[in-house]
Amino acid sequence: MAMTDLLKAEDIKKALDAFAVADSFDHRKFFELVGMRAMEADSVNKVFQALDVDASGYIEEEELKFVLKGFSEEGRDLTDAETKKFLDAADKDGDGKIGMDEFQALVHE
Ligand SMILES: [Ca+2]
Ligand SMILES: [Ca+2]
Repeated sequence: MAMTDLLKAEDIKKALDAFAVADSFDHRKFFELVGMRAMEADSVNKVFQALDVDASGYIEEEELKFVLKGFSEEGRDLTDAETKKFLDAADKDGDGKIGMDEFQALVHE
């Protein structure tokens, strides 16, 4: 499923533009701008599945680094520091990757 079936292209652009500068990424603000905080759990799961590129059931660090590309081809790569911060915020059970339940919790925290 294309991300634009789930989210408005203009909201994605707005959210990406807000964090164009390296090391400025803030996942809370991003989820808000992109319209995910108001989303139903079902749709959040679909976003998760789109970001889980290898369909492993988890968003691993390597996938997280390129997470903005999952929203738009124009999305930049996250820096190592941003990737680590994002992972640390989401990874409540400490297995080094983000499960669907952790992703839900992060979007709605
Ligand atoms: Ca994965
Ligand atoms: Ca985890």
